Amino acid sequence: MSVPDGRGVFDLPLGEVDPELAELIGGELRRQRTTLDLVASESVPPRAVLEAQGSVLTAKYADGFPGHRDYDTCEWVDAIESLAIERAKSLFCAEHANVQPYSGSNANIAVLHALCEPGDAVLGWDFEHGGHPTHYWSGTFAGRFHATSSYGVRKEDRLVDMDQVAEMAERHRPKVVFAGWSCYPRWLDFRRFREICDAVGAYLVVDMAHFAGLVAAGLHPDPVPYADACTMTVHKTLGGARGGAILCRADLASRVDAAVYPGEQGGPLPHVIAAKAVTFALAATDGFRARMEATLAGARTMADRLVAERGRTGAEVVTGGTDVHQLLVDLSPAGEEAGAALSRLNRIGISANAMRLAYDPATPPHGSGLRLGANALAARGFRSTEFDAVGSLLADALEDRVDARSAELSARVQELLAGFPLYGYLPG
Ligand code: DSN
Repeated sequence: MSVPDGRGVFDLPLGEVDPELAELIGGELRRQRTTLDLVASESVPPRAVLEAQGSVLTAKYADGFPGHRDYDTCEWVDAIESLAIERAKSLFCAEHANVQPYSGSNANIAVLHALCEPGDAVLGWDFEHGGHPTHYWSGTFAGRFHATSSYGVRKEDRLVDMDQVAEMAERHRPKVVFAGWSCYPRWLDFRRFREICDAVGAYLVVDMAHFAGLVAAGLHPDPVPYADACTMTVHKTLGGARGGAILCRADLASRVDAAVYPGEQGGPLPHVIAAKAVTFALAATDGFRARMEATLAGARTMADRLVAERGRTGAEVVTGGTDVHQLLVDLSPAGEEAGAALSRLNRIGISANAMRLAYDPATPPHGSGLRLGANALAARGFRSTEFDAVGSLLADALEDRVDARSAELSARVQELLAGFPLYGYLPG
């Protein structure tokens, strides 16, 4: 490949500077356009978010915070970051917001850094039970630097066991208790988490990465009044910029800010912060609320369809349904491993996640769980009629163990997607 050089290169489009890379990005665009995306952590970032994230702000160094930078000439990025902070605070009625975390995991690291000393006890939610590794697991900073333990869901109803949380908090006396999940279909009792934390003098951190968009839309219990800090990602149900954010009480603001920078990260990413500002503005609109309503209705519709089709698929919807944007399907009653089922779904153009479930009978690393989310399709325009059709497709695909109907199912996937073009303004 011949790469152009010289001054002119700065004004050339990607396709001319690096056609090889442009072709790869084009491949991903084609994949997104032709895939029924049920990955619960993905969405469709709007054009305005992509423009901000790909803007000239990429060039700017701005270590520090608005008004207190290690670089001069930060007047524009100061205004942009202040806008993002104010929008985040207003959206979630929070006393303080930090919009610099590069990801949700970075936000969790920073909050632990702010609230704990190395060696302090931390109580998190086991990830095979739906939690996130950065809350406690030894393979992450949380488990390496803290005395961690984890709670989970009850075997009989797969709901989080609040009595176990209380008992473990009493036994381990954690400095921080994490609430929040990556893979769980029901609401949490934040008041009870608060009471448990108060009883042992622990900070409550709610990781709302998955449900932040639902909270912003007023369609999910609000953790902000109960938590000392909330961490989130801005790209899951919020559906926007790639990255994380932290909300906290005003009296923790300087500790949280210092833990993010210089504690755990380098300079902020002003282009991503600008895209977060757009995301927060969009999330305050009636249109966003309508999309979140469609997301919830879509997840419920798919769950209802799969419950109705259990007789022929053998697949069981965990807890019998969902209150949020995702549902979990247990394939163990069907005698199928989730990875195999997911490969079949992938072959007909459906993406989702295969994972281990709590009390999973499959031998590790295999699992019996499929996680299915409605965000991306609701963002694309799917409503209940289409989600019911997706539920039927899923049931047919789960039943079709030998790929006998794969050509017909692939055609149905493309037929559904054809009515909802993606990024129509982009060529290719
Ligand atoms: N990777 C995210 C998810 O898929 O839920 C969690 O970090």
